[in-house]
Amino acid sequence: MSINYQDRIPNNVDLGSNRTLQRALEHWQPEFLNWWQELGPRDFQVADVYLRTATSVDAKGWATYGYVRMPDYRWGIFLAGRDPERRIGFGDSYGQEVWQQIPGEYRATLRRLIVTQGDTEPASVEQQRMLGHIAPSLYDMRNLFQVNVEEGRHLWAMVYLLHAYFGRDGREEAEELLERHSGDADKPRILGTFNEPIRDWLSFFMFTYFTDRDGKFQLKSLAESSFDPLARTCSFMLTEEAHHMFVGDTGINRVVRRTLEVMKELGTEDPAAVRNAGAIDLPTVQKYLNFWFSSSLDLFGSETSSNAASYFANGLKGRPDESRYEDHIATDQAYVLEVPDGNGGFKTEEIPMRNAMNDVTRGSYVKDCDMGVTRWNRVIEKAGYSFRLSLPSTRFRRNIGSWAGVPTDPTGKPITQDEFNAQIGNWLPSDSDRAYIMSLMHGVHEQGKMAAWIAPPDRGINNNPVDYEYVKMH
Ligand code: BYC
Ligand code: FE
Ligand code: FE
Repeated sequence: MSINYQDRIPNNVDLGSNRTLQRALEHWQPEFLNWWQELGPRDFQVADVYLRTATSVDAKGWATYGYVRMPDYRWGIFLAGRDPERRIGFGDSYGQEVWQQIPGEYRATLRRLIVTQGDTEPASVEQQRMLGHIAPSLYDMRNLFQVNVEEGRHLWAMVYLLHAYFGRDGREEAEELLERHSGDADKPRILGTFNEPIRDWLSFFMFTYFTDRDGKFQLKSLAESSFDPLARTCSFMLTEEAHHMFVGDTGINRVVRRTLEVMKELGTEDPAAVRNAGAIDLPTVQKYLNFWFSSSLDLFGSETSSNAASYFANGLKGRPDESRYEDHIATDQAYVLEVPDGNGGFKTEEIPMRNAMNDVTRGSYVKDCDMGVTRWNRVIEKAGYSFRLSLPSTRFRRNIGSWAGVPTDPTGKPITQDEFNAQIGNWLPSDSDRAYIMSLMHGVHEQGKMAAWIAPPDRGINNNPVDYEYVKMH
């Protein structure tokens, strides 16, 4: 299904035939553009960036590549094609027809889910806005901007749903999505991770690996929704998401490869020596990983959640890849959790499956995260070193759920607060680690050049060479 690019707002929802909606969105558009100019990528708005733009919603071949100035990017409204046979895939109404309109009783809940999803998209653009100048290469700068414009489009996707299906409340929510800002003391973004600053590229790679991957799993859950327009919007967003996680995965891989090269050259693994040579020692990579992974775990919500149970019962939000489960009703099953016992240990607890849906999704997420770690470790092993990266326990440094505020070590063993405080500098980036990483952040904007702390990628974008002029500055 192709997209109409003639309209002011590119779309495949036949926007032209709904004048009221079209006018509402055309009113929101300049507000979005103002926001983009103010809080989108700092500077570079007049640079020509080699970007892909969605021109159809087919899983294969939807992308068109070319030089675009970011403010001219064709943000639009693209839903995956409608399957007229689609049925509700889980919950109490399993097997019934999906909804093209929102049942009144679920209006408030769906609005909150859509707003929460929508809020993360511009938040990430705000978090990443200072990274352009310190990009390690033009290739990386281009990837950053690609992620940024697509997160902008994901905001459009949610704003469309708000305008099209929620009337005046939806319009107000759409305005507020541009009023809350990442890290703002008065009007912060809704979820914790999206208020964490991203000042350096190691954090950016960790964020796109771990936090964009929360996006993948949340979008998969929403792609199961009985509210068909939400499901179709999220399905198409997922095709764009793959590149964001690729940027994180290959970014960390390249950092590790460069570090290994330096270790080989120097004949030592000593972190101080590695730093002296301008690379990022592996223990520091582990600390950044611990920070962003633990923060992203909180995004799945509490282990025991009556919200999650009712989303599932009512068919609003399913499990990622719901079709791989046998029982889509999930009323007769139990789920076993390990929770703190209040005495410095833990105990097991059985809860109804529906209340455990957040943790079910988190479990799938953790497995997916681990695949990258295994790949990075293979690179380290091949280079002949015994150091291994690892995901910390899901209990470590949690702020949401059963383990919120319970001090544990990275293996998940409960410890005292004093022990935790004494070790924190070994587990999470310290001020001096952050200062060291920042000291490496000098932009490399010369075509074909790469910063010294990161290896070049294996290949360029869209079959172009790595040293292609991915961003043309003026
Ligand atoms: N920080 O019952 P509970 C992405 C709130 S990322 C702050 O456990 P529930 C992207 C929670 O909202 C994907 N607050 O939660 C990535 C609830 O508040 P209310 C984003 C938190 O409802 C990178 C309360 O605690 N999409 O796309 O089962 C770049 C009780 O919690 C946090 C979505 O999240 C937190 N970490 O589940 C760009 C999908 N965690 O409602 C983009 C939509 C929980 O009582 N959201 N709380 O005031 C949801 O499905 C759910 O809201 C959650 C939480 C999964 C977030
Ligand atoms: Fe997104
Ligand atoms: Fe993303």
